[in-house]
Amino acid sequence: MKDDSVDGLVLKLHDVDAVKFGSYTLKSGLVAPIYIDLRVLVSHPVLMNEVSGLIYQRMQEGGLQFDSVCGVPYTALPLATIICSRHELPMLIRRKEAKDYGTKRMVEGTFREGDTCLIIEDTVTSGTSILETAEVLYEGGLKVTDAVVLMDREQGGIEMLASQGIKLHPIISMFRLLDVLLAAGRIDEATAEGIRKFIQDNNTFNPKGGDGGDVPATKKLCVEQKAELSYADRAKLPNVHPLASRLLNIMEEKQSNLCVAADVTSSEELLALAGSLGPSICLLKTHVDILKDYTAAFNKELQALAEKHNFLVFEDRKFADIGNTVKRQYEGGLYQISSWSHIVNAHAVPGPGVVKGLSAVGKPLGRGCLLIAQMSSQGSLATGEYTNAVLQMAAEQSDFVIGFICGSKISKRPEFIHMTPGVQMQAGADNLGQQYSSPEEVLLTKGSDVIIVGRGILEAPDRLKAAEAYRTSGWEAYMRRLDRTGQ
Ligand code: S5P
Repeated sequence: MKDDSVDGLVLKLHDVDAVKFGSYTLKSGLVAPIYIDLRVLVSHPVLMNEVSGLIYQRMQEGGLQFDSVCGVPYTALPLATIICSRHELPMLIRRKEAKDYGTKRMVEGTFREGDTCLIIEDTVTSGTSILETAEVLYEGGLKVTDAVVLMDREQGGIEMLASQGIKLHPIISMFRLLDVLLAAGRIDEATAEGIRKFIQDNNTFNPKGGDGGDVPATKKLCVEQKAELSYADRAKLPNVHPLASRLLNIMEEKQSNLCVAADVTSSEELLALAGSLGPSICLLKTHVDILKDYTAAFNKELQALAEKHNFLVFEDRKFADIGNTVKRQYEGGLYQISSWSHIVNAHAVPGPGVVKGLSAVGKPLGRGCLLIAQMSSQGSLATGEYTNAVLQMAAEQSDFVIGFICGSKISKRPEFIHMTPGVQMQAGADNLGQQYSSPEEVLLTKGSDVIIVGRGILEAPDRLKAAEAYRTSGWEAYMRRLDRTGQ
């Protein structure tokens, strides 16, 4: 690509106010001294054509192989349309919102399973927007190997996407943009230097003072490219929810991916269980409504034990009503769940409003929610299209949804945590439809992250011994999974 065509474009983008200087809050929450707003392009048809031409040129220079093109909605959508129309390339549209869960396709257009789709984007900071679109495409059965972006802010997007197997091809980079504007006298050296420093200090993939150490980000990604990320690595991802990050760190620290389903009926027994199994578990799952003697004081004690033994609490309430009702069920009533449970779960049946309602209460408290994407019980209706719609709902509210209740790994996004119930050492079933798989099968074969074990531990003659056996078995299976993928 000719340098002067890119340099000329930078000046034109500045002319139309697509590059602004000041103080701007980005989607990530960062306050940046520069803002790139390519949404204005649609009002400048000549510029639209010029940008589309450069993107196409980049696609050709990269020798990219693909079956279709998808622009990240909304800004890149018209750009993709121009390119595909002019060069007669098949295009796909990623729906941004699914109004009617379970029936509406999330990817519009014709494609075959296994086809490769090239993503086009206007600006990249952390790479999250491209990843979100790629997720929707993956769920439709497509492959994504490359993405072309007009403007790379050079804040870790390339590295993050590479770690997910997507190669990013940028046209303009932030440092180049600054040089061009400086040379043309549009900004002064102090402004350029301030922005350079901001960019260097705010790398979203390899934060300063983070785990990067002396290893350059580019070196690091060679290790991460194909390998499965460890729990600890996932805890550091730029878009991971803070609560998911905390849980992943606990798992790594305690070498435990065991959640005990503390399905007992007396508070005393539950507290005794939390006290003795606490060191072995990452998470304690409750059904408070089966306790015969629930009191607020009991809860204080449970919280103290959670702190002492460093585990999180997950009230398995399975909310399934309209937003307004679940909001009240979550914060009010006898149990006041939001005040003590780090994690809750919800059925997706009511549509996105159920998550919105819970999030209104839980998000300000730093809580997180798991969506029930599949169930362990025989004849469960949560399969196929329904499960796909749940994934979509999670992607759209990932500021509160931290993962899934599911039978196997269903999302490729490493920031989501997969938790699987229906686990016992021996595969089998109970007489009410529960179906069991072994820890090894759940973690190694099915690729889930957390095993939820109830009666496998509760009905054992020595509960602590049983919990340790599940913890060891789960951890060994996870270690073998990492070995298999070359970590
Ligand atoms: O699909 C599911 C979802 C959940 S949360 N199947 C389940 O069994 N559960 C819960 O996991 C269930 O409510 C119970 O608390 C636990 C499994 O218990 P177990 O005794 O069968 O191991």
